[in-house]
Amino acid sequence: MGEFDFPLWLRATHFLNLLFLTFLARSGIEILASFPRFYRDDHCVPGSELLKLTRRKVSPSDYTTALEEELEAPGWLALPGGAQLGAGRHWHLFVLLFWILTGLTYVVLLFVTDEWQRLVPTSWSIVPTAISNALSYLHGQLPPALSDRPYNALQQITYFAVVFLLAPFQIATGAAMSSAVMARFPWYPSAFGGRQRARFLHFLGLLAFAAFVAAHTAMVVVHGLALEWSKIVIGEDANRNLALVVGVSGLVVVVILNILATIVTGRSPRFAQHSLGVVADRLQALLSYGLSSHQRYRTSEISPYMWLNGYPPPDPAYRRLAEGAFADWRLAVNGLVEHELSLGIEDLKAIGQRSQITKHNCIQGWSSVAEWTGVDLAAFVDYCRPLAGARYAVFYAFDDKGETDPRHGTGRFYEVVDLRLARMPQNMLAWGMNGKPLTIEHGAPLRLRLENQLGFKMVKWIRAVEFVDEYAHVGLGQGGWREDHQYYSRVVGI
Ligand SMILES: Nc1nc2c(c(=O)[nH]1)N[C@H]1C(S)=C(S)[C@@H](COP(=O)(O)O)O[C@H]1N2
Ligand SMILES: [Mo]
Repeated sequence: MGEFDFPLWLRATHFLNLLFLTFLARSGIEILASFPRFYRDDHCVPGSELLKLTRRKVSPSDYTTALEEELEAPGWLALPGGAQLGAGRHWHLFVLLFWILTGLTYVVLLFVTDEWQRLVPTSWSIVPTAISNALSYLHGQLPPALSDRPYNALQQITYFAVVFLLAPFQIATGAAMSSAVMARFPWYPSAFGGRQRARFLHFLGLLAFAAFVAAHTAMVVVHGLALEWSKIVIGEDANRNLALVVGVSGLVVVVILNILATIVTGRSPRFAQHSLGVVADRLQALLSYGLSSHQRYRTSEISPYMWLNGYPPPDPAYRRLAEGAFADWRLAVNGLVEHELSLGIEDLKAIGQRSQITKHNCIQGWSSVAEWTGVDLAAFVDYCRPLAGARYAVFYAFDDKGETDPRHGTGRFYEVVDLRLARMPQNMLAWGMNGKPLTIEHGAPLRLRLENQLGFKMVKWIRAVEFVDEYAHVGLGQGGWREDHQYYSRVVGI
């Protein structure tokens, strides 16, 4: 091999990176399609968008839910396409780990071998050279390669920036959207100007990657496709026919894997949920159990608006309770408890009450800060005296999705919460919001707050709590209505 040839590990990680980036970009587009709006701040007030990728018009006074925002992205563009946020997230988090592993392997080998010298600039003189390179390209001329590197200064700076700036930037902005990270370290997303700014920057990062891939490919072509292709694929300019066959086969594999993933996920989202979940759910559980909520926003940070999800229950029993200002409402507590209970709001208040100002993060991407008043969830669980075998609390709601929003499925809304998670700080059963009793649209008379989780876990319009040792018999057995019908994960720290 000549001195500028590419070793096998470098070509292999280059290929894997390409493969994983296609999956990350496509699943990222799926996630974005579920709420195609970018906001300047974490209040997400309709009309204050930085950028809107939907024609739908919403004003703060409209009665609509965020789920109506979901767009059906086409399957050639998004993974898996067709308003499948749950599956898109599974792919994104699953591939993320492998992409990071590939990146780490690449960087470690880069420094273990001497290959880093071709990537990392060692002198500032590279900057003026890169500028003159850019001018050459603009004048339609090919700038010369550096004397000691296989490419020119502009290429070197760009490659360096993609590896050591853009990739970490995508990971950092992605982490700034994690509900558990935000709950534990509220200052962290603030470093990017807030969760919504981080989300927008993450999107700009995607565009930067796309621009880089386009420019990088164009460079390979203008610098001599056959030669460059050979070096990329087989490491040296020895056998161009072999390089052509192997390289084209590699690209075909990338395309086929993308098509397969799209088709299999579209046909059996449950299979995708479970198999990708082996990795993706573990990451989410790690963050959820490891990072407890320490939020303390100021009154001045409370949002003037909060998007809704879930339409209020048309259930006649619920309507009657609402007409009586919920005076007759009782929370049924049953299952694996010493004694079944039937509790009114006053009984809950007697257990204890507290207020906190926290940020709500919906799985679709929007957020909102509000003050919540209610009873600490850990204190409530203790008050219910669950039996030793109880591991989960199931929160049942009044709304039957078959009546209120049948697009994804039917049946009453419910969510399963591990007692371990339920007992974490700042979780509560809330009856008050922003100093007033909960409104009907936000979940009156009682809703759940799980402050390091995503919004869909926070059941509104609660009518019963059941303590169980397992949840396979509840609903479709996936741990919640949205897990059953939208293939979300049961524990959501991201
Ligand atoms: N009963 C019930 N609770 C629910 C839902 C629902 O559809 N039904 N939607 C969830 C979702 S997806 C979110 S983001 C939050 C939204 O809370 P908000 O409508 O008060 O903003 O409620 C959650 N709780
Ligand atoms: Mo949500």
